[in-house]
Amino acid sequence: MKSTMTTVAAFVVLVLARQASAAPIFFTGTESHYDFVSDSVITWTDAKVAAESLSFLGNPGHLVTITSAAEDAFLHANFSGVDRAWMGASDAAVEGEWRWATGPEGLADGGQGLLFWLGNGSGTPVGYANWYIGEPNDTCGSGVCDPAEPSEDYAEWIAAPGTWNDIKQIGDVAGYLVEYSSIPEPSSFFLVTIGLFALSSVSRCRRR
Ligand SMILES: [Ca+2]
Ligand SMILES: [Ca+2]
Ligand SMILES: [Ca+2]
Repeated sequence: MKSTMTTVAAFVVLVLARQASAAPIFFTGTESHYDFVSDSVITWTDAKVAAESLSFLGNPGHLVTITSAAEDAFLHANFSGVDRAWMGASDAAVEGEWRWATGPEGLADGGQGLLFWLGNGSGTPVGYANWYIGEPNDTCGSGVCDPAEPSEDYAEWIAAPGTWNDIKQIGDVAGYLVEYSSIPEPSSFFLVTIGLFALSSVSRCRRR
């Protein structure tokens, strides 16, 4: 009995320790949690897959989608030491059509993702955008152009000066920002309804 209680106590400590070590930060404005994962060699595509393999409090992870100035400000207030990180924006499908390709926003427009910017650095905002001056510029930068990937189609979030930039798959990032979006209320409501229906069925069976 004593060994069983010791095992249970060790399990509880382990669970609490795991929850404490993974400590994504909550933002009331989006009801999402946010975290940074350090990886200076990961590509945007691999970071997208890695973020989507994570979960927190039952909510699936995805590369961060920044759809308001308030959400952007929250990230700057809490991840100022990150420098550069992948976020979930890309114009790889159609050059100059910048869309959120991850999370709930990635499901918009029939799965194309939510459009937020059209064109280059002098383009047109369709939603919230916070590009650095002259970005997105779709160039290969000051380095040697790679014929296999001559353009910049993936967005990085830069803590200082607090703006965005388009870069290539293998960019100069420190890692990636993960957002855990809350499961929409209708899902919770649906589960509660199913639960109540199951309880009433059990209760009816017992009365028979
Ligand atoms: Ca978001
Ligand atoms: Ca591009
Ligand atoms: Ca650029």
